[in-house]
Amino acid sequence: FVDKKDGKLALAYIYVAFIAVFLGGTAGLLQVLVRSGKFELPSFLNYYQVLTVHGVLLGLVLTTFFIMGFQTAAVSRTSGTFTNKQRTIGWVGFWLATIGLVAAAAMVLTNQASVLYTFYAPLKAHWVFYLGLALVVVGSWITGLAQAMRFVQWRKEHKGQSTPLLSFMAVVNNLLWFIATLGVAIEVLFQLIPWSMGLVERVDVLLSRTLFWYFGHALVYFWLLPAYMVWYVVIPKVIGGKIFSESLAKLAFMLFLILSVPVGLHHQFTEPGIDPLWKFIQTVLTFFVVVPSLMTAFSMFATFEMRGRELGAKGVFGWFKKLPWSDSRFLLPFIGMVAFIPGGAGGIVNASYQMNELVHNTIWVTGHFHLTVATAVALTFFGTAFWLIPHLNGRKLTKRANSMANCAGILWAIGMTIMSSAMHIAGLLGAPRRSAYSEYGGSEQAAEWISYQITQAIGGSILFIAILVITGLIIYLGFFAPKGEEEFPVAEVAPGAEKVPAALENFKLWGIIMIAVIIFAYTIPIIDIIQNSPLGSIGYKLW
Ligand code: HAS
Repeated sequence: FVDKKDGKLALAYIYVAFIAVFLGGTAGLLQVLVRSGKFELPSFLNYYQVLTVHGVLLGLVLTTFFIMGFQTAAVSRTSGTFTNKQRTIGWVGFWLATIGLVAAAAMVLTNQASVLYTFYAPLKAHWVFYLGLALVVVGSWITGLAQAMRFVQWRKEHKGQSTPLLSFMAVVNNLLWFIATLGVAIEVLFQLIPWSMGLVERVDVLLSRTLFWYFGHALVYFWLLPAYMVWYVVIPKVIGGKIFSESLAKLAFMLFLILSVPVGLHHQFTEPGIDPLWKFIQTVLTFFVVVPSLMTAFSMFATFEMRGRELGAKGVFGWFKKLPWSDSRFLLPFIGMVAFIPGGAGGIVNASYQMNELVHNTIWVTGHFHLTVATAVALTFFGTAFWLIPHLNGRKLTKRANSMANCAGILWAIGMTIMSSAMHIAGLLGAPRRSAYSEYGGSEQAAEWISYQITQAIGGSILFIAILVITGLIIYLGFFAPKGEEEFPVAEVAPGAEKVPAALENFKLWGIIMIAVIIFAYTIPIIDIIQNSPLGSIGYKLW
């Protein structure tokens, strides 16, 4: 069980995450309606403001807040109850992040920060927006520190034993997050805030984008790894099986740790000013970071098959029939896994240097990340919240609530299939991302996109219905569901699985490799950018 006091901290984070789901989802609905050409926003809203609300709330707030809540619960469940000091540190993080969120939201709502979730220069926001986002990050560092402290305490108390898998994974994710966010912290503190306050007149845009993407691709793995925690540790228990291999899971996470950051240049293939050699090197590294996902796919298939065979399944795919299809704790993450197959394949297309020329800045990319973060990750988070909230507040996921959760998952699958397929196809036909409806002066090519944009609006509307069901369920499970006990499922490792090699638990070793790979991949590109900057050696000029 997760201790009640730790549960309160986890719940606080999770509730903020779901307020973001509702508001961000509403902004998403407006988005697809505008792009269909059949709807105009009221005059007090502009397209980029709504798109910023959507991206910031779903891409940054839902994810960061849910992850901090889930990981707090996961560490408390598997390493033991937090000490008072650790819990207080966790709460300090929560309040800092929440104050930051309110500050950033105020700027977006007053149209002083319509700069999208990537907030690239030369789009400029009010400095309070950047400061607010910085506080969200610092808050998550602090709560992450509390989790790491509890984990370290466990290690001291259990010398020589292999660490609890879920806690280990949460700590790896916090470490990844900390190292990755250093890039965006430098961008925000030394470039964007001084520029936005008028202390410097110009900033080097290429440097700011490179610092952003140093962080930006690791960000997607910070989102993905908690979903993988559920896939590796929770799902085997829910289906009545065991974890295929703890060593494989720990190795996959350590590979993410060393490979998630030094791949950011694959978002900048089209940008001049970066030597193609380094773009190529980071392309190769990107292909390496695909490997731990392939290992995860292998491990999940193995878990399903092992359980299926235990239940008497025959043939290559017999296990499929033996899975608990009516259990939302399984179904929602499973839909997420299925979506991740085309989502991941699309990522490989994006990463393939030359093919990227075709899809870059088209709505194909939006289709890609709606399969990855907005389905594989989001559906896993939703399916988790539906049992985690009652576990934390002493209620039950009732049969009816479970059925409603399954309905939401199926609606999500239908809506997303329609919307994301239309996005992928329109992207291949050249439709740009991040643009409001336009007929581009009667262009024939643009005319081809319109039917796909209408299809996206249909898919997006179905997704919005799913969001209403999800919001209703969260309110019910949080405050009205009958009192009772709900399990926090944590699977055991399969008998006969090999012991975890000590090297896999050695954070120092992997930390050093991580820093070495980052230094290798980024030093020369950054020196080049700074040396060639027209703005001088620090990337901006004081006038
Ligand atoms: Fe990506 C752009 C490359 C994964 C998110 N990505 C984005 C953006 C976002 C995003 C948000 O190289 C847009 C950023 C922006 O605003 O500009 N991405 C990749 C690659 C991967 C990848 C190589 N992306 C993700 C994940 C994300 C995410 C994960 C969020 C969570 N992405 C790119 C590139 C761009 C990009 C370029 C820039 C494009 C541009 O030009 O701007 C890989 O990590 C993917 C590996 C995944 C797999 C799939 C493994 C499958 C599994 C499921 C198993 C299923 C089971 C069920 C067991 C190889 C684990 C079986 C059941 C049955 C019934 C079959």
